[in-house]
Amino acid sequence: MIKVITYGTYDLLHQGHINLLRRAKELGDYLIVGVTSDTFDQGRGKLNTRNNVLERVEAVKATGYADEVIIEDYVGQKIDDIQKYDVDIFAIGSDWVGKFDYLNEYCKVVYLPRTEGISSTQLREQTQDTYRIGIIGSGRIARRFVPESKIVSGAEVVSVLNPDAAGAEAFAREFGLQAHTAFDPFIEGVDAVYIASPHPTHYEYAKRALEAGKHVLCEIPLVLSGTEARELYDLAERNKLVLLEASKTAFCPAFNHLVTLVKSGVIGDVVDVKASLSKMVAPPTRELDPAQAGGAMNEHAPLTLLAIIKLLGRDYTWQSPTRMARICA
Ligand code: C2G
Repeated sequence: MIKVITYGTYDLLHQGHINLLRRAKELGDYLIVGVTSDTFDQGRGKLNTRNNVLERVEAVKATGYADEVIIEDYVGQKIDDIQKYDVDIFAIGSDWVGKFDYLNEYCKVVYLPRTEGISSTQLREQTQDTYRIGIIGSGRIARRFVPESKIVSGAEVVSVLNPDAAGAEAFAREFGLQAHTAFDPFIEGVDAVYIASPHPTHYEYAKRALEAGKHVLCEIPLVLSGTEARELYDLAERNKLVLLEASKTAFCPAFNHLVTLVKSGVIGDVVDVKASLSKMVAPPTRELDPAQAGGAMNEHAPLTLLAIIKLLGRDYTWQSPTRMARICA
């Protein structure tokens, strides 16, 4: 018996998927279809799938081509599945040509012709507009955002704001964006902003964006005081907008898995969390300049505090390392 395996999201199942499943089934006697879990898809940038994993599994089953449906939940699972199910052929659409050649070590890899002119992305776009994102600031961190945004569905970076015209224009030219030096025309053309400007400017930009009815993703530190933070979160809530500090760790699957493991009690009661973060920088640099709100508290504390608060809650007490050592002893 020849066993074939194929994988996909199968969101808004369409004729392209059906053709692919039919062709995959024709390659052998038994077809296993791996449907991606919602979290696996989020991890690879597919943020706006319309059907949840159960609906997508049902849609695949309804085609009648799958002999078995499994869930794909982690990177590297394909190798495990091929061995576990003793698979002879791995099949996938031709949009992936070359990407799965590494599986040749485990079974035969076949790229099947992709059906032109139809895709889940196209179907989603017919019913929902893409979020237009504007970047505020065009420095080191902003540069990383544009290439990464390209692998995220449902969002497109369209413009950049920097009061320094030369900076804005150079950045816009490099990434194919619209350059702005004034806030009002910039904010009019976007649905959300990513703030990556110098720390002391975060509060003002975030406030103006929220007042203009736009969602805000802001680099660490969101603002420089608790009063400012509370004011902005209230404003966002009143206007039903997202206000999010760009703390990548909070969304890192490994970190969240660690938190759920600890909460489940597998290692017992957690009484102490030590979190530290270091960064090597050479002066002169913004990170070391108090006038630009540099310093470890503003640069790193939100990340280390995240680990502490997620694990111990907000009612933690601070103990000096020496006292803690005595308590633990
Ligand atoms: N497909 C196709 N024709 C289309 C659209 C999709 O042949 N017009 C194929 C894809 O090439 C893929 C399958 O249908 O083989 C599922 O496509 P998606 O739902 O877009 O899933 P994809 O992101 O390709 O998942 O582990 C996940 C897989 O690596 C790929």
